Amino acid sequence: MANYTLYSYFRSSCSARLRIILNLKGISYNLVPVNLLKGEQLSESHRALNPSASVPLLVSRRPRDDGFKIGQSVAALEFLEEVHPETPILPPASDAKARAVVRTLVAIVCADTQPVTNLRIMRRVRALGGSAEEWNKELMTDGLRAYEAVAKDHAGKYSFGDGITMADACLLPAAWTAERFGVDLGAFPVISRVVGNLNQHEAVKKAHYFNQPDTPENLRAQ
Ligand SMILES: N[C@@H](CCC(=O)N[C@@H](CS)C(=O)NCC(=O)O)C(=O)O
Repeated sequence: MANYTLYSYFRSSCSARLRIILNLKGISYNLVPVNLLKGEQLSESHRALNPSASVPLLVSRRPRDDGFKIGQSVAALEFLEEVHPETPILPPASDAKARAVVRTLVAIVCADTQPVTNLRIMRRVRALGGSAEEWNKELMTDGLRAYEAVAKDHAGKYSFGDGITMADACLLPAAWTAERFGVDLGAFPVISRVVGNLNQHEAVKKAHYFNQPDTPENLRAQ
């Protein structure tokens, strides 16, 4: 039996961060779908597991973890890195500057961009009479612009050098979502190159929105 359970929604960018890294590190997990459009994240039972009323939620059943729950994706990524350091997703601790760059890229996506474009925010924008699609397109473009400016001095095959880091796991699903909202990734040459490389990776293909157990039939990858 797998040591981890991931509560996930197929098109959740935050869930995809974890799916990518679990796959990359070769960690097996059970997946429990949570349908965000049906509001399952808001149920009493889900809130009891994750007070943030969101996905992902990672539950560890490693013997000494005893059902330990992490309801924030970046904390879960850091946890996985600490307990499964093989196939690292951060530069070594001896290189504090490199780690700070990767964490800056992570924060551009996870602190500055995704929270203001989330489903619950889109619903509020619509309730105020605005266009949630326009809102998302503009804010995602701003976020990608900042990411590009930082990454251009550090990127190789991926966002930081030639190995996949936490930053890539955060960037890629954000880029998938941005494209869905009509953002032209071509305006960001470094991001476009990195996204192209990431999309070829097996761990990523398995984590893609269109390859999940809860992906609707009409969106499934052929
Ligand atoms: N800071 C949280 C954000 C989680 C989050 O916003 N998840 C989205 C999906 S990507 C969600 O569950 N949205 C449901 C909603 O807005 O009601 C994390 O990184 O885990």
